[in-house]
Amino acid sequence: MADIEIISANVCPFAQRSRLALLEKGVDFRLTEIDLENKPDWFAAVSPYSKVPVLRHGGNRIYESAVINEYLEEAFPEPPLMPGDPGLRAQARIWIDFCNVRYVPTQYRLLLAQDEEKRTKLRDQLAEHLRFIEQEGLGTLSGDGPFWLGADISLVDLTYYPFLERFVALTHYRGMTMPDDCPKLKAWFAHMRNRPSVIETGNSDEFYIKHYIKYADGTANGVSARELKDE
Ligand SMILES: N[C@@H](CCC(=O)N[C@@H](CS)C(=O)NCC(=O)O)C(=O)O
Repeated sequence: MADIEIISANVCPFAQRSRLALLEKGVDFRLTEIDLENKPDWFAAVSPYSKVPVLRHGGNRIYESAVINEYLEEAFPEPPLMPGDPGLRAQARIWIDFCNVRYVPTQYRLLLAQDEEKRTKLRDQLAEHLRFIEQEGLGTLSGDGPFWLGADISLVDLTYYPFLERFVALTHYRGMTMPDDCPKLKAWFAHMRNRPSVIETGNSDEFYIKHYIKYADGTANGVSARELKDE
């Protein structure tokens, strides 16, 4: 049995990030899927925030997807998913941070927003983030692509991709579309979508539309939705 276990939920973009990293590293791992609506009793002892993903490896128990992915990079250096050059590595971390601190909260808030005035504001803010990614991210770092940092896939790609896969829910419930002036981002997404690790971990548009109805109609009551609603 594999020495590495990832506790995940298929719908969760953060868990997908870490599953992608494991697959890209070619590491043998065990996938334990849980139902977030009906968490097993043992989960509370494993996940202090009551969230997936959680990685168990030997004696280590690690949570928070960005930390898990950095851990995997250090524990399994080949193939590398971070650049060797310290300056570029810092750039990669800046974009991972932008995703976690700015992009993801805006995407979730838009889906959760019940007020039309708030939705308009959040649509504008999300479009601004997407243009910033297009110009300052892909525009300066990807060169001829096809990945965020150029020719090689990195943790930056794995950090963003799951959220862009779920963008369809924003289009369906909030009329949000990708701005026309983001061709690099569109090409990046189309390329990522065909990556074997993405095909193995991804879901259909219909799956997300069905799952995220609870966020969109304001009835979601899990830990994550409650935290975001309270902000
Ligand atoms: N910052 C965390 C976020 C993880 C997270 O929000 N996971 C959600 C699912 S997507 C979860 O498990 N929520 C539990 C709940 O809603 O009850 C990470 O990067 O791992």
